[in-house]
Amino acid sequence: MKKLNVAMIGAGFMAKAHSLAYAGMPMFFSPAPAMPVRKTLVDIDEETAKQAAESFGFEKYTTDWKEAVNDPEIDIIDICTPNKFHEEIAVAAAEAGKHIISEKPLARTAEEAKRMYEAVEKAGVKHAVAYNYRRTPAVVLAKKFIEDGKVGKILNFRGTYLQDWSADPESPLSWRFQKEIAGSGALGDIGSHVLDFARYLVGEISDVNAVTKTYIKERPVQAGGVDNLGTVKGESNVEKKPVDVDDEFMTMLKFENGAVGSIEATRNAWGRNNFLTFEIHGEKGSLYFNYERRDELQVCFTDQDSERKGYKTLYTGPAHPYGENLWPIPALGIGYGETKIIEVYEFIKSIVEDTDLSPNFEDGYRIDVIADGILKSASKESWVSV
Ligand code: SOE
Repeated sequence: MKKLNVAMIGAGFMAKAHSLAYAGMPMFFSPAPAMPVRKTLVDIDEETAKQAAESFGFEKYTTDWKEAVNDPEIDIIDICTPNKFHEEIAVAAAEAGKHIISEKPLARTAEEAKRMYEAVEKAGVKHAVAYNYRRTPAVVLAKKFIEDGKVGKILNFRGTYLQDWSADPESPLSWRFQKEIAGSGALGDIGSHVLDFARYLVGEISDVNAVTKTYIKERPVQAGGVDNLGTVKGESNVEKKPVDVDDEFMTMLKFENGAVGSIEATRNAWGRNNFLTFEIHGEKGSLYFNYERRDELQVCFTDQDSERKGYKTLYTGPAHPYGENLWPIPALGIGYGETKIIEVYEFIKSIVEDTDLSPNFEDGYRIDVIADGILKSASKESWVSV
């Protein structure tokens, strides 16, 4: 069986999720399109790289990402670094002829994302951006219902992504709160996932009108190198530094196909864990998805025989998208890991079959254009075309 050697750039929890995906993909998709080999793990800190290579199952490690990018043995570069480093690594990897999967958002700005997209297109390598939630079987089922006309002409889209891991003012100043490293706050970190849902399920966005808020203006400087997603009592020292990104954004949307919508996202919503949702209303029906109940898709189709139209809950299983590859009993539970496994399967399949896949760097670039437009709209307090 063909093998593809992977170099993982980064050692945080995204690198863990991607590593699990490479290990698990051949167990769920058998025969696998190719066997991913966890070859090299890269982190700037040698001890972190060593430990991550051992626990994530990589054959070797290095502190120099250029060594991995220029290694002729490596076929795939997997970018799991803070957003600031995506462009430099991806452009170098493309020039070295490597296939690339990058964590989202593709870059800090549309300008950076455009250069990444141009580099992979010029190099003719395969490229993917890790908007994994669209791989959830219930989301793919929603897409199928839309394509089959069950919802009819889509009228509107409402999306949310609410978390609370940074609602505590003592939650440390992770790189996700620093514009120079992240580009934006909740917008790029989690709002971009909802923008991916909107484009995937409804279509291209044409205009935005947004508001942004920064609730916590400074946070304790984070101790240690690994990103703490939330308050780690006693570890954050007393020094505080300013937050220069959004804690929340809300935007109205206009779609090219005439639909309208709204998205809101924040990481300061006490009581919400990973509350990623969408609700779509069409002329013939509606769909509702909540990632926290990700085995379920709520549907309401006007052709249903019932006196009172209401949502019916479908539980995804063997009869649904990816069902024959996942667990044999409905609602055994699709996890975050399974969405990453499906993501890696589609990426490796596109390499082996030389087919294009979505979401790729063009999608990542479009989402970054829309995100830049949201920030511009919030500062102008007016509609902005994107
Ligand atoms: C933090 O908000 C985060 O880890 C995001 O960066 C991920 O994209 C999301 O899947 C989970 O939450």
